[in-house]
Amino acid sequence: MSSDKKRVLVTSGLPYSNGRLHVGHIAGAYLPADIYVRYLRLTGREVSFVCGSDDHGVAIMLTADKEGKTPAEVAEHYHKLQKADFEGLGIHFDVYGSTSQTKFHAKTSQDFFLKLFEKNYFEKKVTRQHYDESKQVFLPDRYVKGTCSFCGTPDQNGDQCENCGKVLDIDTLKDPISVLSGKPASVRETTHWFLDLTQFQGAVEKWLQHAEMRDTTKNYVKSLLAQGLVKRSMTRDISWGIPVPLDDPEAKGKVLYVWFDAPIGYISNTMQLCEARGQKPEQYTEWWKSPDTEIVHFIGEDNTIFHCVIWIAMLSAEGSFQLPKAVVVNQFLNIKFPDKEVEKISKSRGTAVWIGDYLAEGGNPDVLRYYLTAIAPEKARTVYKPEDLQLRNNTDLANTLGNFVNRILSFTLKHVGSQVPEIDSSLISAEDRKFADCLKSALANLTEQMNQFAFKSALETIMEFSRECNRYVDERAPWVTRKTDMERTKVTLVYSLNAIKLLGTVLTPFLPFAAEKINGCLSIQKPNWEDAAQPLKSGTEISAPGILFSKME
Ligand code: B3M
Ligand code: ZN
Repeated sequence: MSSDKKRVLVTSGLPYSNGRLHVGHIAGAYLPADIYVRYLRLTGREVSFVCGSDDHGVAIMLTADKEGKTPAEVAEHYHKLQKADFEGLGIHFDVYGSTSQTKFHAKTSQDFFLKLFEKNYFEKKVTRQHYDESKQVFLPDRYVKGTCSFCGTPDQNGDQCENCGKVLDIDTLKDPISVLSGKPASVRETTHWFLDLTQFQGAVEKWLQHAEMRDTTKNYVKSLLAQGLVKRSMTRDISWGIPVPLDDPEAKGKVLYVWFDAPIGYISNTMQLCEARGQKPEQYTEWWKSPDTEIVHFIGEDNTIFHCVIWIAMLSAEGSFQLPKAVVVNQFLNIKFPDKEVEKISKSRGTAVWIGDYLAEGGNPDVLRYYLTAIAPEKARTVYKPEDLQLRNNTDLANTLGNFVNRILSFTLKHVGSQVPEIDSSLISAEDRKFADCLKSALANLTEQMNQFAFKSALETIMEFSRECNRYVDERAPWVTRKTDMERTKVTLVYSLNAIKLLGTVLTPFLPFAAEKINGCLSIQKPNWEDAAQPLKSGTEISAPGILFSKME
């Protein structure tokens, strides 16, 4: 995406607050969004980065049952843990709200529902619903498991198939079993409010023509649209959630479907952000309704149908909001431990690397950010291998990047002094000029890759550039030339320092902690993307960063 719009609203999918975060979560919707936000800020764009926990729905209720707590307690507990994990990794949201605690959320969701209701987009229907006879409760969504009738995968949650991503319901989930009792589910009648998505097929198709997203995502959404949209129930018979705001005896005790209120969380958390900034909450409209703003959602693959179809239909029905400009979807991350097969990341099977553990064990957040971007599942699922993280740290970060930055800065300090020296331009050689051109072309490539959300390729460009830097100094051999020709040596060092300046800036989105140190060593307080390839001024104070990345054994 490259445009001159003033503001960008970036969101990351709201994680269910019913567990800790693992590397798969981070690689999916959070790290790429943080990278993009940091990039936009370097280019001078005004950005709001909005996220928060998704506290409602059956997922939270099931955890509450298991942990002997109330859903509210579960949500609050994991909300805090998840927030700390994000912060530890330098994923810095401007607001991290909560769908059960953000004070604007319930009303905003209810108002949204009422607007659709008043526009007659809901159909009130008596419908069949799975029921647990022994527990005497309805079994929406994850309260029931069964076989996906689209692809035949067994043991799927009642709301969505993990394998094919399709939304499941009473007609498409076969052999349903109650998760609460383990017994086959029966069927009872109950009244619900269905949003007629068929009326918005055209609107979603039109949006899809211009929306920016990866080809894999676009093709998938096209295939969903080709099957035709249906009517979807937006209410549920459960006790935890936002009450259905209708003055109708049959609405009593019912709540909004979690996938109805969750994306509205992006809006209510924006209100909270405005208030935290000392503005009026109503100023959220500058982010949601102004043509000066573009909206970019980052999500994991399983959320595609909700963001690219149902949410677009909801927004189109409501009518006053902008539609997102882009939806950036990452696939799942699998995991492979030494001497084991590639597996899905799973809490119950214990096949996960937890962010809290990684940080508690002293893991460097930049190293994890680096590795998760290097293996980013942008086009297809990829595999996390713990020993690969170590290898990448040692070769790419310690040997190639850290070594170049450190040896040039230390060498300059030792042999030239603590300021960027003046150079004699008559001593600039063809090789030096060629190297300076490398800086410009690396920056041009990077700009294009960042604008296309191609973060993995961008990181490869940076690493290739770092290798080029090492080749340049190895060839120019300042440690040899300094003995006979200090003036020529200064040219090599100044060109290398300019390369470090570029690295400090372009690494800021990816490795914010290391980049801040690098920038500090060049007296750069506020790095700027456009100026990244501009030479440093002579006389600029420099210092050495010390070890940026230590080797891992
Ligand atoms: N909580 C699903 C998930 O965590 C859901 C995302 C909501 S985004 C509005 O995968
Ligand atoms: Zn399926």
